[in-house]
Amino acid sequence: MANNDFKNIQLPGVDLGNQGNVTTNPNSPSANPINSGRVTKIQDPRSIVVSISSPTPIVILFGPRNGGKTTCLIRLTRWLLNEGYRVEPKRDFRLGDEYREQCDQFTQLVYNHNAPMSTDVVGFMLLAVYKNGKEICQLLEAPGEHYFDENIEDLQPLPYQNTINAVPNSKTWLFFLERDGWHNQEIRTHYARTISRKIGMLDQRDRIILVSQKADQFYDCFDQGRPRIALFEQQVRQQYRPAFSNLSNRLFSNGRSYEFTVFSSGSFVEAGNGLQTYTPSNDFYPRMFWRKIMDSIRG
Ligand SMILES: Nc1nc2c(ncn2[C@@H]2O[C@H](COP(=O)(O)OP(=O)(O)O)[C@@H](O)[C@H]2O)c(=O)[nH]1
Ligand SMILES: [Mg+2]
Repeated sequence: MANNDFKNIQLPGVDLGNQGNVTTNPNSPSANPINSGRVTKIQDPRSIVVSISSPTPIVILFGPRNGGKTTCLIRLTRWLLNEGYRVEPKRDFRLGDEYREQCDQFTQLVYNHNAPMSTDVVGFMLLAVYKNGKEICQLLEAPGEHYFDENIEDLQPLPYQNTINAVPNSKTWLFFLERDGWHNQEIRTHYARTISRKIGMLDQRDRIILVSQKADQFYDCFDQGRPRIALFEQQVRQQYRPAFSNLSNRLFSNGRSYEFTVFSSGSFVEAGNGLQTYTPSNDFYPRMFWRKIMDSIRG
């Protein structure tokens, strides 16, 4: 497929076209035919079984609901496809019709225009990234509520999360942060403590990347159209202090204990009546993001 074929793909539920198109807001239940239909059967998360069938590194997107994980994966996938990678759901990750449908929906989200659905429906999946026919890593997104619940101080790991922890694949953890996110400082601190606890449980070899997502919202942190990464880090560190406190005993050969990056999937503008307009971010973001991931895998 020619590179240009990906330029105007629209994210179902939001518009990935270049300008001005208005589609339904994925957060609005009424605008969510699939979400209100048969796909979202609620399964007890404790009964979820997963299977990791290949040995390539796993990159785990860790963040609360609405943290921007799915949009990040879709933005990254579109960029990877343009760069000559292949990205495909791992069909053997979970059993059952629901997962099979999610895999199909993901492919639609990436390739199609205007399919009526929410990014919510592809919130739990394993994607494989291939270059020249060879699998180079796997990207995992799981629902945010499996990681963080603002009403529970010490959310216990789910059995499927223990499975992922136990497989011998090397792992990179992407902890999603959002400046000014999640309503107030109390919840941010609670989330940061959750990250800190998680980091305390990670294998010494696991890599950590803290991601300041939805960067496009913060004009005061930009210089000539580019995010000032050190400034983002300084501000996010102030708001999520515990997330940064548990890192110093994890020194890698490059002298760093964690990486930090800034991401934007695009801008989302409320267009009224439950609608929002999406404009995809500059390629700069997925390019920088992918470089951090590759460095962590190779390092
Ligand atoms: N401004 C801005 N908003 C975003 C961005 N990414 C996601 N959002 C908003 O956050 C909502 C939730 O994103 P989603 O990727 O579904 O979050 P998830 O639950 O972590 O997978 C989207 O519907 C958008 O409204 C971004 O890069 N910039
Ligand atoms: Mg999601």
